[in-house]
Amino acid sequence: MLLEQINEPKDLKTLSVPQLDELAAEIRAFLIEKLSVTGGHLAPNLGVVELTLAMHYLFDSPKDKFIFDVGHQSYVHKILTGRKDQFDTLRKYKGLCGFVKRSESEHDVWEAGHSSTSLSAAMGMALARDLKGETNKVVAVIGDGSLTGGMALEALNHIGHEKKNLMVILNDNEMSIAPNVGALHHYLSKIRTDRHYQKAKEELNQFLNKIPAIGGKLAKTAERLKDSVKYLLVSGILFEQFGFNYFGPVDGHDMEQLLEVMEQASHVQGPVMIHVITTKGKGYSPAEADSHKWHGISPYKIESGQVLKAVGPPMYTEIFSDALIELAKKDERIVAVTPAMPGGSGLIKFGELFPGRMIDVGIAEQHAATLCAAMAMEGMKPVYAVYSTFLQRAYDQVVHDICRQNLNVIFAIDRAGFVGPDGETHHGVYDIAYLRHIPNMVLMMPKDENELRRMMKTAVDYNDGPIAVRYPRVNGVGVELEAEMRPIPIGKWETVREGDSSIIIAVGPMVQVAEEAAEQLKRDGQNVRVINARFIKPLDEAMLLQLAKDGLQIIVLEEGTELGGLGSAILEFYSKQGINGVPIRIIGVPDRFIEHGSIKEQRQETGLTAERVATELRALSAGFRQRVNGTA
Ligand SMILES: Cc1ncc(C[n+]2csc(CCOP(=O)(O)OP(=O)(O)O)c2C)c(N)n1
Repeated sequence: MLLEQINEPKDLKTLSVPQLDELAAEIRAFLIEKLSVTGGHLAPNLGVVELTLAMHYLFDSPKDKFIFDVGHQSYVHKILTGRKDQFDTLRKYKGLCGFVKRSESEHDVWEAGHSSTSLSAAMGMALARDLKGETNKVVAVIGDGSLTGGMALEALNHIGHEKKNLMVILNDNEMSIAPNVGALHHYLSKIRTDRHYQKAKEELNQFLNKIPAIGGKLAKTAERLKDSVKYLLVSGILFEQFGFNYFGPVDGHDMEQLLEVMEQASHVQGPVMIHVITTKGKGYSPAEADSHKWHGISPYKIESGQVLKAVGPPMYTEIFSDALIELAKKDERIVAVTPAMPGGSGLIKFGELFPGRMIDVGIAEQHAATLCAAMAMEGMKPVYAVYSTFLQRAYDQVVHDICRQNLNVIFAIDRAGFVGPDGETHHGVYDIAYLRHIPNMVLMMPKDENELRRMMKTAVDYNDGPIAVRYPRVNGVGVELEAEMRPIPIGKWETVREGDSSIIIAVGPMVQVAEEAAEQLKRDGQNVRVINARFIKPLDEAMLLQLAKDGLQIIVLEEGTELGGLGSAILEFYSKQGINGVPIRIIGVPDRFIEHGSIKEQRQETGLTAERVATELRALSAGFRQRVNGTA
């Protein structure tokens, strides 16, 4: 086994091309086996095996800087940089991160998780390098999907202007997670498929290269001819216009060709783009056949490709999906908008049922938000289905275009709360804080799947501006679904458990945690009241005024950042009312980033568990009683 002997990039340098091919096959087998147990981003990594080998073979990491866009395709890089023994812990708590992670290795120089940042990062590093008078290479690897992101296009524009030495490797597999979309995608497809162009280009180049070296006017004419041929026939003309030297397209699984082109490109001055064609899922037939499904995959059986999934009530995403379809059947104004996540956001069926009413804009969260604003302006009911973490990208558009103009956009915010193995770049723990302070916004979160359906109906009925429903990346709790979706009065909370010893105000899945804590405290003779704060904005002010009068210890429980969350909103309300002395303890996500693991482990780490709540409440209630009565 060659792989056993590879512990750092320098171990590659003496290998021959056939040996590199052999190693590529071993790496594929390794990935297929390891990920069958841990799950992870299989298909993207199978596609970049030769590409990553070529990078480490030709260049000198960590002196030369490798920047992986998104970072989900960095597994091969991890294998080649001394981390292959940790793959059993991939994406697990305290284990190997599924993305690039600087604390893991000196070869990891730039972290991501969100897409389309690599070109800006590469440009920043190239600028810093030149200012410091250093000479290292900067190499960014970006997929055709991520290249469609607005940030990447902004960076392209700037890179072409500055003309710094940097290399962009465009890993073109025709796929985002779902099939890639957009004009740029069509352009790349054209390059890929236009074999006539390629052939003619090669033949002409060969012919021109045969012209003997001659001086003077004739040589100039020949050069000009080469140039014009290039512009007529060279496929990457768009990138050339952007100021890049374009190389390609290159077969990303042909080691020899790849090495040759990358080597050639590495000597060129100025920004270079190498267009590499790869097959997502290469070498594992189930993943090649359906790379959408195998982009990020749960554990599976290697032989059959059968994916092993835990059984349980449907996920919130599925409930959302079905509810939206039901509502859209009766209301033609409803359109669904997704920034490149039709599968993850549960919109595939919707798209099949209502052609033209499911709009995939590509990785373009900002564009999606403004587009929704304009559709709402024209009387449609756009449902912007987006993960909480990716909506961060569109904050300004939400403020400036949607909320300021008070438009009827519905936000279906998935993956709200902890997300588990994707970890700190993907948690949905900031949206309460970054949405609730925007004027006109209504923000809801259901305690169970039936309430999610009711909130979808509430949102569709609402005609007074933007309204958001956020829901977690977990299974529902298994409650029965009412056939009719009954709307909920805006701003009305619900007392789910009566009690007069203390109060827990909880939101979303934390309502269940609160009920479990209350159940534990019941054994101590305490009657804890549990309130479902299903509207984060507006608050149920009448209820809050009553709670202040009741004079009990309150815990606010939320799976979102403690800074600026529901607890903060309640404190702000009391402060504005001039009500002092309501004893409130906020338990939420602390002011630090929480790493990958299971959602359960992430909740345990941050104390969002029934045990912690019960313990806190015991201590707080004892202290409170002591203060009020002078007795313990
Ligand atoms: C801002 C943002 N939006 C959405 C995503 C979700 N996402 C992760 S990878 C990916 C597709 C990237 O496609 P591409 O760059 O072509 O890489 P491939 O997986 O095909 O190799 C998407 C949409 C993300 N990471 N960041």
